[in-house]
Amino acid sequence: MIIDKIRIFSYSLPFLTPLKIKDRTFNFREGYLIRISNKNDNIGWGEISPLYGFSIETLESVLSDIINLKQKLENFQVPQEILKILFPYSPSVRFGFESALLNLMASEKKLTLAGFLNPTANLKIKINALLDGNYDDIIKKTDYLYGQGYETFKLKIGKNNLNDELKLIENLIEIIKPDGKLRLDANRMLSEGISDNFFDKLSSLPIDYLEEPFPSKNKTIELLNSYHKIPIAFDESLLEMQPADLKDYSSLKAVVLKPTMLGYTNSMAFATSAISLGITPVISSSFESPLGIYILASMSAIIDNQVHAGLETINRFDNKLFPYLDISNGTLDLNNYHNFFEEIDIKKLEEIEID
Ligand code: OSB
Ligand code: MG
Repeated sequence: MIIDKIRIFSYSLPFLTPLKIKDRTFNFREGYLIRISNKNDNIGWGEISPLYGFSIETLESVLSDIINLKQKLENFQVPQEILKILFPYSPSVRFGFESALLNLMASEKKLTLAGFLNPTANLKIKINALLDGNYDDIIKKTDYLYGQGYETFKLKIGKNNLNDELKLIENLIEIIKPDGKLRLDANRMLSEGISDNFFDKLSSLPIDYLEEPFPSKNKTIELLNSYHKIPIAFDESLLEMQPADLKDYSSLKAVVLKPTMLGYTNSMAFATSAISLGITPVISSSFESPLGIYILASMSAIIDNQVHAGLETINRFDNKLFPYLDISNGTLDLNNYHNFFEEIDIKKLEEIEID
């Protein structure tokens, strides 16, 4: 297949409530979308939205890469050498181009992404709710969402007094027991001198896993191998690793895969490596737009291990730009969105004209 045109768009999607990341507060999520077409007018979309505080690349730095790849790839025959060409680019750029090209190939066959790459995939994706706010907000939200059908919850920890956090964790487990699951994510914020007492208490609680407790990967590995036997997941640590390296950490419970941080192909290689070691791969968002979330949900379907994905961030937007993706009952059913990409209204997006 020969690539005909690559069009580049930018978007700016308002958050319902501002998103705080590290030292900054965001009222909008901004990123780029690419639309690759062939001569038969089949179309493949991808999203390139580096996330401040997590991605190394920036919105500014990726635009010149996108323009550069547009010029390289127009009139180019795929899939020849495509992964080799994309290899030197940053993860978000690779994710955007890799998924746009796969979407293009799927559309050529009149299939969805998941249908193209895994014809037997279960398209009903379970989603973990993401909990934030103050103590009472979190309790209320969990109560409400559990009633709505969410089964898995993810709580960010390491921000407040640890005893208060333990109390909250215990309360949440009470609300969602016996069927619900609680995931914890410290985003590397726990201090390395934290007392054994905290982990003794935590290890007595039935948590699904704890993501990234400490600033350093080595300290996390110490905890992984300690007597506490707390189920641990890598997220940020994967950025310093290759998929084959997972064999040294086979006692991990899960790996949280963020394709915007890792690339599409590389995320799938991590998933394959994880499964072979008995580690659970969990697809998770980096606050992409609904277009990116559709692709991430498709990846979760393609992996097809019925693991609940971290895609609830889609509910954080006041979305008037993209087709609506409903996950309000704890499930995103891709069967309802076979025409997701056809429903994108490009008049609502800002095209970046080159030349
Ligand atoms: O730490 O897992 C994280 C989103 C952006 C950046 C980092 C993280 C997240 C999420 C996504 O938590 C939502 C989820 O995984 O449920
Ligand atoms: Mg995380």
